[in-house]
Amino acid sequence: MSVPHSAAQTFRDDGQIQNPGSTRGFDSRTDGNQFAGINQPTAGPRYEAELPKGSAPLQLYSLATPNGWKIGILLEELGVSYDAHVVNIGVGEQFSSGFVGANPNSKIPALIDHEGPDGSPMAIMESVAMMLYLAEKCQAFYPSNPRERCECLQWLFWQVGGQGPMTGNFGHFKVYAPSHEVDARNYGVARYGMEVQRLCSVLDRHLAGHGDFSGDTKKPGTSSRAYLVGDQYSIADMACFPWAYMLWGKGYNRPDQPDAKDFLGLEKYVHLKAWVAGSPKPWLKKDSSKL
Ligand SMILES: N[C@@H](CCC(=O)N[C@@H](CS)C(=O)NCC(=O)O)C(=O)O
Repeated sequence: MSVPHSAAQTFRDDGQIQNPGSTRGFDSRTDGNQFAGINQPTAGPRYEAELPKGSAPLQLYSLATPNGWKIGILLEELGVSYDAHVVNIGVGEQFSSGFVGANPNSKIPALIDHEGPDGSPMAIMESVAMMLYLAEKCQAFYPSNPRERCECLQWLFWQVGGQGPMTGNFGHFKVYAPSHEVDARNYGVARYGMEVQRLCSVLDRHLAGHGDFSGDTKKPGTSSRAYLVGDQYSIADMACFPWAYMLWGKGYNRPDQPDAKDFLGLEKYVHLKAWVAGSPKPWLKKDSSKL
């Protein structure tokens, strides 16, 4: 079967964009990014290796990234016994047969509860699904009244569908995209940087007291909020905190470029800043292997 257009033919001489006839040959356009060596367009295991297992019922397979922190924070807050195993995504350990068995999406974190709902092991993918599973199992950090429970779910979906991917893509273009792809990098940083600012603004306005989930836009805002839902620390705070915290950290800084926090002008989000600074960080005080 012939390949109608190669990657090089995607942009015509007159500057018009011509869609490639096939993705074959196009994958190489991502060469040079820090994860190019492990990114492939297919799912499934790439090599055989069992997952390590400790003695606790809960086994966490993760890494100290914002998606990994979410589960580390919750497990530490719950005070339950668990074993944490580092999965080095930089060398492709998320593609071992054992990890894929626990998480067919090959992304950290993965969790196995060896005392699952029916007493047999239960593997869970997706960090927010893990948070809901643990919060329901332990009856903690998940509001019990239906109204707050629904608000909590909304922030969890917002986090996993918007804040996480948009911030992650901002970081990819700012830090990991190939140095020579200047136009692509600038476009990605601008596109996702704008969206990250909008998402920070959503959190900042909510924490400032705007909106009460009644749907009544004419109601005046309430006073500022300490937590995303009601007046208690919940899994909504634990899920949304790591990606906001990341922006203030060093992870998205690149030498000779403005730091992420300055580029995004984070100082203007005063309520978000106060919430990030005030959020408990129990996992930071612990052994870093606790993820
Ligand atoms: N929606 C997923 C996202 C997980 C995710 O993107 N994990 C990243 C690290 S933060 C990963 O494992 N990347 C490895 C890869 O892309 O191969 C979740 O919330 O669990």
